[in-house]
Amino acid sequence: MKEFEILDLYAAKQSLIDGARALGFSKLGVTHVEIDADARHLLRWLDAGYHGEMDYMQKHGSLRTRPQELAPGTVRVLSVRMDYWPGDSADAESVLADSTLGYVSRYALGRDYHKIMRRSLVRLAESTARRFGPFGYRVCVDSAPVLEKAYARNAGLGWIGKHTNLIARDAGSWFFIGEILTDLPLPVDEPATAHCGTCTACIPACPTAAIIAPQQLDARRCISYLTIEHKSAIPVALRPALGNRIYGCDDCQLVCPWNKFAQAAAHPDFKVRNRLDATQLTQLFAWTRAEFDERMRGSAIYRIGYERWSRNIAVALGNAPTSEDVLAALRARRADPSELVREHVEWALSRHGAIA
Ligand code: B12
Ligand code: SF4
Ligand code: SF4
Repeated sequence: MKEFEILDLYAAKQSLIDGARALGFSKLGVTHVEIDADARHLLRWLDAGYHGEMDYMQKHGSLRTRPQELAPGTVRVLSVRMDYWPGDSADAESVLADSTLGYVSRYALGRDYHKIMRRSLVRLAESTARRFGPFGYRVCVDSAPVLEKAYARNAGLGWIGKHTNLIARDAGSWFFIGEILTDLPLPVDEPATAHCGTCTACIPACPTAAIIAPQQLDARRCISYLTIEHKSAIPVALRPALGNRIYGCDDCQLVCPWNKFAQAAAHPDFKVRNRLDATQLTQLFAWTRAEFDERMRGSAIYRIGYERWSRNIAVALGNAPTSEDVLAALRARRADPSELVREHVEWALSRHGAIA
């Protein structure tokens, strides 16, 4: 690494901030690697088993709070924010209220954010190296075990709300976070202060009571976990509470008063694709595997695969009002090759009193 003069480091940081903006990030902040209190919370959370089937959370354990072990030489974490709220999508509350429609989390209506953000972060690091000289870095967007929200808070991007998402005063919480781990000793920012105050709106708004205390989430009950991360059968007791949520869940964020300051996504790749913001469940359930592959390639939804996607829609159809269309859609997949899908279809039919 080139020896940096004090002035160079300030200039490099300003250049990173400007470059990040030009690439579609709304904010960039810098923080140290030390993060002890959060490391303790993380270990307690894992010990309690709140991560459920997310073995990758257990496997990496405290590596999430030691980026210097992930990328040797790391002394700073650069944290970035990218807003994803698709301004032109169907109204979220109206879709949730119409149980014939599938509700897809607002973050997954467009293209996969991992790819978009990763590409932009690599470009940012490369252009900085061209201008200031080579330096050590590693780019992360969910792709590496890093405790992203805690670093983002320390870098001044926002605070961890009672629902456990990061919130910014000027942007609410509809944004993704990414990082560049670096050996550049850049000047750090002040951590953000918390502004939930006495509000607790997100806690009772959770359909499955997954927020067990402020800033503590039992992921095993969270609909986002159940519809995306959980690979096996969805616990029967929780299925009714899923309503029409077929991929992820936004309820705790939809009620958050800070989201009136949300910024619409600037990046065109976050625009709604395939009318996923408001499509009849019966139509979605009629997709073949080939149609799923063709339509979902390039979307975060592609990662869960056709089987889990079908499992989720079967649950939502079980929660939909009884109609000939709903029954026909379910019956059409009674002999599905997947045992997982068949079991959820039978459950859904039994909800309509139509098992025979
Ligand atoms: C695992 C994971 C999940 C899990 C668990 C969520 C969770 N809260 O941890 C599941 C599948 C449920 C999930 C869901 C969602 N996720 Co997610 N997820 C992650 C992932 C990969 C790791 C998170 C993690 O480390 N959790 C560990 C636990 C311990 O952290 P925590 O619950 O936040 O706890 C912290 C504090 O609350 C506090 N704390 C904990 N216990 C206690 C106790 C006390 C007493 C106190 C004071 C504090 C405290 O300390 C902890 C450490 O900082 C990150 C990406 C990453 N690499 O970080 C994305 C990430 C957090 N997810 C993200 C998103 C968008 C979502 C969803 C909104 C998607 C959706 N719409 O369906 C939901 C939101 C659900 C929710 N209410 O949190 C974004 C969040 C962006 C933001 N603005 O915050 C991230 C950062 C991905 C990204 N790169 O942008 N996710
Ligand atoms: S994402 Fe949904 S299920 Fe998960 S904590 Fe928020 S409201 Fe509850
Ligand atoms: S709804 Fe209220 S308590 Fe929950 S995160 Fe938002 S401000 Fe905090």
